Amino acid sequence: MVDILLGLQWGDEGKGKIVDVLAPQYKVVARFQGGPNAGHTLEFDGLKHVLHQIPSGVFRKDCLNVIGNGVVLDPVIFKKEVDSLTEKFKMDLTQNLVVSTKTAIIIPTHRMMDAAQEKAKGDDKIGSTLKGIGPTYTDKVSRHGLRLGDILSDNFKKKYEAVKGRHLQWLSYLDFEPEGLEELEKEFFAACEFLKQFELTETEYLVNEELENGNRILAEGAQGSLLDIDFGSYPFVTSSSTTAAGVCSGLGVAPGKIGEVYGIFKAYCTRVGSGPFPTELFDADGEAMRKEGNEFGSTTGRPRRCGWLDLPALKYTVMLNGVTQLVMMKADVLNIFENIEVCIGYKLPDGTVTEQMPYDLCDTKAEPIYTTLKGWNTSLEGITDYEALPQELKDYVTYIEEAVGVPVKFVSTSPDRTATIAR
Ligand code: 2SA
Ligand code: MG
Repeated sequence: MVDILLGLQWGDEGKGKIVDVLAPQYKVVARFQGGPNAGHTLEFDGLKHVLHQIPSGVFRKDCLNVIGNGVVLDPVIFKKEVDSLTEKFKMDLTQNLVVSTKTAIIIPTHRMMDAAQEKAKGDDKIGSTLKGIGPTYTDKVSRHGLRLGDILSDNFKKKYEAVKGRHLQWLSYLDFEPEGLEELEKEFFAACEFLKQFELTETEYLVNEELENGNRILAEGAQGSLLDIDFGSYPFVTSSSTTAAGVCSGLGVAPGKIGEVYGIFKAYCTRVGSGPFPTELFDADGEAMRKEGNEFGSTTGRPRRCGWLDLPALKYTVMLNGVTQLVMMKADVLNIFENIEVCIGYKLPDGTVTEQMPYDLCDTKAEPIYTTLKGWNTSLEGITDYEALPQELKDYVTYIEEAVGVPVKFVSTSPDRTATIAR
């Protein structure tokens, strides 16, 4: 079976850490969507590592890591990531990392288009990570894009020039000067050469062969379900299918092969970039969450917006993904609060109350309705047994479980690999 691990909020739920904890059970860890916009932070042995495009299984020996066809890959960032892992950990990633030939490639002008588009939008900008994600997926869907397999073709340069030519026309239309393009291209082609030492293959066959042989696969989601192109707070979303459905198209596995779906959520909410966020806090509580939780983008360093847990949003993403097990992250960040607020519904401008996500949270102001729970207001340090956790925290977990209808199987109480308490 393919088990799935994904984020149920706006990303940064701590997926990297949980994949790393679960990885020993799996022969294969695979990425199925997104690209270098992702930042999966892992901490162990007192060190911190951020992965962007490389699956989080790389830190476990004997784990095969797959970058699937649903991903958009930036060769230059890929090379930098590989080089830094090789140097820091003496890893030989050519032995345990395979990339799909059908993965879409990000070229330098895609990043420029991302920047030009955001600039043109002015105050309405998406708050993109500027990694070229949107323009690359756009090219894929409009059937203009380059795929990784193309780098192996004699025609690659020609195909590249055709795509770049279109981009330059478009950039000139937006009055965007493609500065330093020549240098960037040199780096890009060198990185494409570098990629050739890896196994580039039709990973859908590989993944299905592994399944035939009875091996377990973990699909690692990036961003979060509320950033999904279809179900997220459009247009303030990313350009991929971040929900469970994306696993089938992003790896080439049939729906019947999907097993457990681990849904990761933070004990509160964060969002980076623009877009609606009903429970966002603009006060000292929000500031305290950002400080306690070190809530800064792991790819861009941007401060993340913080707020209380939003149950209607969580129920929505549990439903969309068919979550079978929940994982609650960063419970320790709430240690400082005497009381904890939880959003249980929204009041709409016409006075009606709903527990469903409104069609358009941008135009429709949804005012959160809160219930207050007693906080535990004490440190969780050193606790390794669920029963030993403060009663108020256990009550919070039970409250969420009952509201959402899915069991919480893990509670994380600090960034370290070891601080993940199983129930
Ligand atoms: P994009 O770059 O086109 O995908 O941006 C579109 C929106 O999606 C948001 N987005 C993210 N939100 C949270 N975490 C992400 N990854 C990084 C991290 C982000 C960072 O792990 O911290 O470092 O800033 C991620 N990637 C995309 C983005 O903010 C836009 O709202
Ligand atoms: Mg992240």
